[in-house]
Amino acid sequence: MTKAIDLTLMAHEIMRLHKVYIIPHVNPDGDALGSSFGLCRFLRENGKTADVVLEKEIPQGYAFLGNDYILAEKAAEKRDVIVLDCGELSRIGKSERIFMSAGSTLVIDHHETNDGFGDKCTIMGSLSSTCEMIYLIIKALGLTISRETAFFLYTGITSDTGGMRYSCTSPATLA
Ligand SMILES: [Mn+2]
Repeated sequence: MTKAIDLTLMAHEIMRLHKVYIIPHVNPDGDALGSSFGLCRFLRENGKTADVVLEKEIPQGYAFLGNDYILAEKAAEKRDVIVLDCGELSRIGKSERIFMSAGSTLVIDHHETNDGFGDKCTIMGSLSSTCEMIYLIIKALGLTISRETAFFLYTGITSDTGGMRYSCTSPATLA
């Protein structure tokens, strides 16, 4: 049974984990990749073991985000899983195997259509992007957002708002 929890509770759930695979949706866009790399970076800076897991090599257009990820077929450890920017389980593709054998599973997403999967989920359809959610999670914990983490999150927010032009952009997004 999935339990829906608010952003602050989710923030604390994340900090309870020690070894994590972070999984975005297949054919990842800027928000999926930016939120995954940003959260991964943040977790490592705070003493966690974390890796981003992609089904395939990173799309060409996002090569500037680097290649600090592992392919789904190589993710062999039993870890906890955080799924990002993914409206339904089938959208994690080959990573479903990792999800099914995970310790615990957390889902963070801003797609209103997300019906909630994972052990615990936080869905906020009113927010511009999953990156904005990760930003708020780190803020809720009162922890520092490093320059590197900010770079990834900003990339995703910019991508999901069309450079802050779409209607999902709020004053808070800009800030
Ligand atoms: Mn998104």
